[in-house]
Amino acid sequence: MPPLSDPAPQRIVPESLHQRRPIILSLLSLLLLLTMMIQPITGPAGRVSPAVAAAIHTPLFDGDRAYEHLVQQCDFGPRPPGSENLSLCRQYIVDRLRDQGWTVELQNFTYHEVACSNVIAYWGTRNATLIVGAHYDTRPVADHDPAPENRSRPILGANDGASGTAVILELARILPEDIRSDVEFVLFDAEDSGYYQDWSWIVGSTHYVDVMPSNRRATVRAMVLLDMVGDAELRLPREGCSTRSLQDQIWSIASSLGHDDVFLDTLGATILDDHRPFLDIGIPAVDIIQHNPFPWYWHTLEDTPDKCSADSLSAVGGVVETFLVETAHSETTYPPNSPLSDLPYLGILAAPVFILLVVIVVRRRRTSL
Ligand code: 1BN
Ligand code: ZN
Repeated sequence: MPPLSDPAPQRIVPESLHQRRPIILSLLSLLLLLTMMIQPITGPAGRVSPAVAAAIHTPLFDGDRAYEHLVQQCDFGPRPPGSENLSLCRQYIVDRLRDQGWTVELQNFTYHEVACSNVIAYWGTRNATLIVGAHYDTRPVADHDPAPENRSRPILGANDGASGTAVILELARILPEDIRSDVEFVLFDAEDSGYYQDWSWIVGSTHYVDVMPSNRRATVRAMVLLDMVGDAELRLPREGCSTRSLQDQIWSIASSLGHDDVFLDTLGATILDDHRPFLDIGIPAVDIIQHNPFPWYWHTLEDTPDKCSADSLSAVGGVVETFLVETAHSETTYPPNSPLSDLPYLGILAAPVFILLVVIVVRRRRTSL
């Protein structure tokens, strides 16, 4: 046993380096966490392969016709669930879809004693692998209106309700016949009544998914949701819950068609919207929605047709049309987002705790040496 006066030989570390070691280690761990947090917005699926770029489809979508559908819906007045206006608007939607040869079914359900109906359009037998959806109801209260006396009145929903529906009605006209059986259109009821009385959001899409048979759930490859796509100054960041690989393909098509100014390559927020029930059962889904910020007139009495434009509807319609044409006869599948894509948020939360732990461990080691 060595004498007490003769301590075990120590590694000789320059004093300044010894003192700085916890800091260096902390900085290195922080660097590691930051590296984990950085994820490219555009993954490999987001790049346009030369073949796809060369074969890019020239859209037939007519923005003026879509805008006319938007105005026609607003002419019925506000269209909250259960209202006479919504019934008339529903009949307008059904008639326009049938005019174009689609088979249309109403999926009726009752919520809080109010009769609601999703409108479903398909071609031939109902086994499409691609779903395009939008809500056609409008918010029963303008609770974001600056004037308190307006906040209990229902909104017109030119952008929030009519715009996505208008794009679908025009898509139903121009979609090439050879891909129609690959596509199902769904107009959801009761999306926009959350916080009104004791209503929830996304009631119609939740019902649609609840009654979807398991064989159908397994065959649907993608769901594309259109919500608030009509603003004249349309800006669409990437919605945060959407399936990234599917979103990459759509944003890439938008870029090829020259719509980078509309389909922004920036990450927006996660939105509680009609795509969520699909994601919850494992169907890849993307929400194309103006947000971050929502338009200034969102959920106010100012959501009227003059805020919208045919050009914006045309940009979105052309991109979705191209997506459907490109995808219908392909074998493309969309892997779900990896759990690692949550790392940025986990990293932000965990970083300070992690650094503190490293400092404590290093200090302990130093004092025990
Ligand atoms: C979209 C359009 N939404 C409502 N109108 C979905 C939404 C729900 C947005 C809650 C923000 C909060
Ligand atoms: Zn809304």
